[in-house]
Amino acid sequence: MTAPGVSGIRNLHAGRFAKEPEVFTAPGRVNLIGEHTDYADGFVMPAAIDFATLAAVSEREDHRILIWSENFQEQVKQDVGTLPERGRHHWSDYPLGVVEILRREGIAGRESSRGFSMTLNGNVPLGAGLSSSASLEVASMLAVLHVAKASLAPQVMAQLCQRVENQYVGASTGIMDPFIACCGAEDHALLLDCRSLEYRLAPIPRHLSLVIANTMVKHSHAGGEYNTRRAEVEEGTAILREHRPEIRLLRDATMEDLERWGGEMPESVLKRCRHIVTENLRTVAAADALESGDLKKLGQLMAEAHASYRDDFEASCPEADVMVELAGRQQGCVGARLTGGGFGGCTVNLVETTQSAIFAERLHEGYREATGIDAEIYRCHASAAAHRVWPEDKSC
Ligand code: GAF
Repeated sequence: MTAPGVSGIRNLHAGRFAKEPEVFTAPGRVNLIGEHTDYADGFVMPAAIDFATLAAVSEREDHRILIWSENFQEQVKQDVGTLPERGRHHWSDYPLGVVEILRREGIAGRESSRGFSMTLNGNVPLGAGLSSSASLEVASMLAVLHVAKASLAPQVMAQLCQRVENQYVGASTGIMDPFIACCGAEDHALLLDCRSLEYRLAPIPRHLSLVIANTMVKHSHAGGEYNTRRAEVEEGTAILREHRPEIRLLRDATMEDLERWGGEMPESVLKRCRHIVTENLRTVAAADALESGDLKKLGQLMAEAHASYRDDFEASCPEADVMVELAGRQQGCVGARLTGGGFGGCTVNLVETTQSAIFAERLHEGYREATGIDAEIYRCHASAAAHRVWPEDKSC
């Protein structure tokens, strides 16, 4: 996997804006387990991957913001003091949302602030469940903070990027995606407690590879099924809370609670809640299995997580089910499941490295035979958190 080139974006930026930029990068992510648990204050276990967004930035003498997207071949122009208050369903919602949220926090983007020119280029597949949006937000945030001569702790950046999604873009997403982009580590998955934001890094053994299979079925979080699922989860939580007021979010509920009071919920709401309660248990167990080298257990938990996502959360799609089933039949496959927000996107496969090339080939063939679709299969690497890449600097 090659991330978009640093020298390429420097040249592009200098050619367009006649200034040498500083360049920041932020990774996409793959989630090994723990789906739709983040906004219920539960547990997730993602890894940052070697797909990324680069943001090149330089200060301007005037009060204008100019952002060129190499991916969309389009430029937006704004005055610093007059940003729209909400997104307009456009790629620029992400970088402009970053400026607006930092302005509300009093950190950047004041009317009197100098403007900046930014060039964006990324290779995280869009709408594929690999967190292209968080990668774009976090890279933009590092760039805007640089121009504002400010810096923030990675956890705080993650929280502010979540606000960009929730308050500016209009997607009710959780903390997982910006958090892993800000705090991931090379060769590691990260078990995150989404309530306390405490986390531990779990090494991915060298003999295992992350193989990501793109079903090519696209999804979007702004509106649609993602927000509907979240609303159903909140409906179920409110019913449980009537009986046990200490249940703030589903993180606090047990299977016993669901057995006692689930009958008061519509069937679909009960199923959504059951997915989250069981997924939290599976995620913590999966981190233990990864750390203790119990790969059989890890694979089983991933299979159960997929079944729960498909049957209880009803967030899978026929193509992803086919992809997971085909993967399970291949030699060297430790575990496979649909990753990310659901309704399409990618499956994540943990595969013995020695078998990963043949695994990818066979999965591609089998999927084409079964669905007629040419899947993209990426052999990825767990990667580092967001950081400055030019001038070189490894710290966030
Ligand atoms: C999307 C969201 F952005 C995350 O917050 C998370 O809820 C995920 O879907 C599902 O686990 O990526």
